[in-house]
Amino acid sequence: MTSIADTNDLLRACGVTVATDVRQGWAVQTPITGDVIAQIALDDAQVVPGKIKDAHDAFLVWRTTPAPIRGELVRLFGDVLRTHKDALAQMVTIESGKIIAEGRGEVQEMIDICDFAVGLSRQLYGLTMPSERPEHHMREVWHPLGVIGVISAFNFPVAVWAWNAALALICGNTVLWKPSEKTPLTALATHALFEKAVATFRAAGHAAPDNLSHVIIGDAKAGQAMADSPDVPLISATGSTRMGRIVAQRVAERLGRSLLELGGNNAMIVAESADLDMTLRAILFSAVGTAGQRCTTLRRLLLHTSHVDTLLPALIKAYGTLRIGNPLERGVLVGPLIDADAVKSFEKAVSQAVAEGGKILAGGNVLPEKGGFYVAPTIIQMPGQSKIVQHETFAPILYVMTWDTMADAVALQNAVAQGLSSCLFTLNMREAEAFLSASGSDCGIANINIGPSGAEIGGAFGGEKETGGGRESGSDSWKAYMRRQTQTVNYSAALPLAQGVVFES
Ligand code: UN1
Repeated sequence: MTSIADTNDLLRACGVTVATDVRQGWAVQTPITGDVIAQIALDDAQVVPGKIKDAHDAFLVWRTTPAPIRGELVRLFGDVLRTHKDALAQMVTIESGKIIAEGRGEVQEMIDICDFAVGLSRQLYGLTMPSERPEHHMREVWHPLGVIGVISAFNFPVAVWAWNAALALICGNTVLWKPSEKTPLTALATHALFEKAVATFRAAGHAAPDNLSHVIIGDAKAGQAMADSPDVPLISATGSTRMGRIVAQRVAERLGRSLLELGGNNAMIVAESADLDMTLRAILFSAVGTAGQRCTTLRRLLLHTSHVDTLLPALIKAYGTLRIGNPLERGVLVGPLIDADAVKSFEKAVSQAVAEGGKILAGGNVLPEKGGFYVAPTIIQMPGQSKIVQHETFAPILYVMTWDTMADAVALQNAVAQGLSSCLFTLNMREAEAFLSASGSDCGIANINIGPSGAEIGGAFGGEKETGGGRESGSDSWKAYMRRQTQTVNYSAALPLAQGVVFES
């Protein structure tokens, strides 16, 4: 696999029928070479209300389909993903630039969440609670919510949608998806695969309304139209803190719900007792993987001073051996950044870091000779947690800082506006438990002896502070996609009031 396969063949393999060569409209480029690989028509904001209505009509039918039957559709979708894993993974790589192993990992993440959702479709448990009144029955029931708007980012162009869609669908909702403008083809491919699952579901005798899942290929205005619509009770948005702030305010204006997964600025604390071989490998994957473009990417390396002369030289050496290039080629570990703007942000961050006293230990430069948008994975030693270190730059820049006491290390790790993921490398049980305690990491994800990125789908995924507070994927995240109803049934012949209130004259 050494060249960009014919994108149209891949799209056809997934069942895409919309035209991708309209010669006008939106130009889609691959970051691998910077070439335009398709031109597609953009949906403008005017089409959004119609799509919301379609999705709402579908919801009115789907909400009464028994949840385990809804689960069967998601099971079939997981099957379709299994049989199209290679084609979809290549689309992910061609459009987002992540290496093919990670493209396959992303599709696997979709399959995993489908499996998880199928199980959940028989476990949307409510509660019963004892009533204080005789012959009364109280219970809590979870009902479908409505049309779920999903706004997703280029860096996980399909897995994050799948976290939302798989859960939303088994919960009885329908889905309206606005993918990143940078990865529309992958979204169209995924949508076509979903429609294959719907066809199989119907062929097996199940009823499914049209428009269970809709895609809007549009810009920020389309996203805003979704955010403003009272017929979209939940907007789940992944992306920058800037985008999240705009979406959250618009949704709040109409008192809707938002589920936000925004910027991260994830740290690794390396304690004195750390297993340095493991630490080194974890740093490489989490700082350099996906070319530094995961929300969970390692951006701040907080080293105990004793490691400065050992771990740091080993890390610089390892950075020197990384294969950078075409992400479709086996053995390449670092692909391109997403576009020219991302390269500019990288350059700006590196020069700002130097201006703030940083010393470049590895990389720091753009690699124009490779074509596309390649940059060298970069390590910068910083005198402290200056302004640029507190800012999330979506690029492979690792800022290194040192500490002497664990209290200082935890304070440093928590002293940023974002709160997504964190980790500690230590063999000291007391340190590990303290890091995981209420006075330890303030992030949504806290790991011991693994890096901050690459979470499994079974846990709730998301973070605190400017990361937005949302939780997606595993655990009880499904509750975000349902409405809770407290029900009280009186099966007596009397009408006692709560709190013993007597309302009689
Ligand atoms: C993201 O970058 O928005 O934990 C999601 C991880 C992946 C998901 C990242 N499973 O790194």
